[in-house]
Amino acid sequence: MTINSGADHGGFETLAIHAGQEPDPRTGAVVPPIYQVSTYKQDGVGGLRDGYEYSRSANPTRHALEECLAALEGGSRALAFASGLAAEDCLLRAVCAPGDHVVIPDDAYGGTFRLMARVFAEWGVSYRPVPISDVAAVRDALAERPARVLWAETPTNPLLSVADIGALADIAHQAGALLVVDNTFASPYLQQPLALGADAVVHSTTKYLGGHSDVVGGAVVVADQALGERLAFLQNATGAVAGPFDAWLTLRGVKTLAVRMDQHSRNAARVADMLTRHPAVLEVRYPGLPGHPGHEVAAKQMRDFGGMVSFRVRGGEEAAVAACGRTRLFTLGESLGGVESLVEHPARMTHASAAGSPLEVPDDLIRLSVGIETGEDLLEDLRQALAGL
Ligand code: P1T
Repeated sequence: MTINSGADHGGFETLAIHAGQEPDPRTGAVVPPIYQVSTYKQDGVGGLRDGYEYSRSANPTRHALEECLAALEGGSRALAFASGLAAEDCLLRAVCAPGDHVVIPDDAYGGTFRLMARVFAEWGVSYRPVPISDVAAVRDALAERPARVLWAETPTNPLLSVADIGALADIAHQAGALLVVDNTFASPYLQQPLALGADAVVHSTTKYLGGHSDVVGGAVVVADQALGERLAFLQNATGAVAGPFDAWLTLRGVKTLAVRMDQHSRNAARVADMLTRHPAVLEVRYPGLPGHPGHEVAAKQMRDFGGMVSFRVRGGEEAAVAACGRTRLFTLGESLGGVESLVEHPARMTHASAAGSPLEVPDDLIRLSVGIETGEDLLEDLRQALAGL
């Protein structure tokens, strides 16, 4: 396909704005149009224009997003899906068969855990939760039982633990496993797992890549072309593609990813610093804090520390729930990565599906998706929500 080839080199910000996004060849439109179309006229049977046949197989707007994401993650191929979980599902199907084994983080996103525990396990793919910030524990797990996939998430949702991607790539490859990194929390602006040795990157593009809480989507990016082909086959065969308008919204969000991530990181650092000194707070989890156990690794592999902050309150679950209900600027809701700040209670909300499992999260934990509003306003809102707890 030649349409929308755009810039294929340049700095991150240049690629975010131009990769896959050449001005429209017919009209000169500077933004890829929304090709809201299911099928394409053929010039005689099999005479496809630029390879476009049917929009489940390929669509120019989705293709523009896929080209851009491949450039941003430094991969050979990206595929865009209807959600992050659809992307994860397609990747696992592409690389696993019944009888295979997968090592997952013991604090992964609850939906990823549910996909492994309630869907893939039933189809004969076993899994084991392991603390993946502990390289020795991962090495032991892989030695005990060979795995097809080592699944990493870093920083993790919602506990913000950090895994050493380069070290995990080495031990995965020595053990004959593929390393998959869920890069949703960092985004490719802050962290590029393929360059550190990972074989595949997955995203919930619903989050920072989309950036405006107005679209659900997912992506897989890979380095290896054969794996890219296999994924493209499965994406078409199973069909959970991103629609044209969703792809367009995501691509529009991606253009400003760098400036948003800088402001998310600045605001989150201020929030984390304030919380560490607040009397109602028991513990703050933010990789940018020097006391965070993964701080050194995060500083080595990330450009900055991102916009997610989790903290535990001294008053236990009831105090955590009460604080979540008292914020005025932080909106109580699931999801993350949008320009507006969100607050949530993982144990009862995003990670309720992990209750009673090794992935259960503390019930006194509050998760913040720190937005790009005025930093002082965010601090003031949290102070008033925590006052008297
Ligand atoms: O929601 P979806 O686009 O399907 O993406 C799933 C997903 C995958 N990986 C990570 C790290 C995620 O955080 C998510 C989605 N997370 C939330 C909805 C949440 O509020 O944590």
